[in-house]
Amino acid sequence: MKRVVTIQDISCLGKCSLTVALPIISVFGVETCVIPTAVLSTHTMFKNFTFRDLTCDMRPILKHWQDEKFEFNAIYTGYLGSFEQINLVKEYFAALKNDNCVTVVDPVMADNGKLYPGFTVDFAKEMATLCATADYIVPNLTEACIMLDKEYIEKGYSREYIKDILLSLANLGAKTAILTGVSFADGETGVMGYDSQTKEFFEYYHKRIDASYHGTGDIFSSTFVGALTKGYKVLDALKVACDYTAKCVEITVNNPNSVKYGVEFENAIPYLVKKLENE
Ligand code: PXL
Repeated sequence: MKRVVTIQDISCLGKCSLTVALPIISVFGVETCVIPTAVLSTHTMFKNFTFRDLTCDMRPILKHWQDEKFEFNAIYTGYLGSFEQINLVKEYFAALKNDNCVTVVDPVMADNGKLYPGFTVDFAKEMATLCATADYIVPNLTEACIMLDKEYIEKGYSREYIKDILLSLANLGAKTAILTGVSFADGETGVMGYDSQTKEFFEYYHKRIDASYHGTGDIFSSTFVGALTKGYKVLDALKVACDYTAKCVEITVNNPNSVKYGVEFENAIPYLVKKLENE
């Protein structure tokens, strides 16, 4: 069985980070090991959340894993809370990455033109140095613009604007840069990527549902990592990730009783399983 390690927080309630990565990657028949970076009572959309930092466990866990000679097919990082954690993730990459292991960085820290609470531009610059070392990065447009010091344009941008951002992300050092939430037409959204080895752009779009929920980025990235680790080609993995994320949002929007803090990814799991069976 393929094995992934994912490094991000546990938001005890909130349907994001590890509580979505674990179930979703498992759907692909991929073992999911976790490095919890912090435990929060909820994600940071709520007021008065508790926060227990677990940075001090990260190096001892890595040391134990190295002693046991555990191997991984992917290292996937999401929400990280400090400069120190970014540097520890670099240690994980240096220690665990090999020819059978890819690194995927989702630089979770901003959306809709704004940094999430607690993040700074300096932190984003440090995150850019982690992106530089990764095989795949999956920022949204806001995160990419902040890391690159580029103007964020909400909508109505040109293909050249997106291509320039992708080339700049690849120039940082990331082998394949994938921008999420890219839209060139009303009612449509998707991803555009650039592979620095083949020098090719690629893209996939689907119907846009006008709703925004916490955790959809984590659902997308977890699905992408699960599919990629399972052996899907990059564009096929992105299509599954886009379609499943869109289905999660659709189900949530259509359920008047759904909670407001996250999407009903659980109710879309049968859709994902069926999709995988038909591939
Ligand atoms: O979904 C990203 C995420 C992960 N973890 C925490 C968050 C957020 C988004 O705000 O607050 C704690």
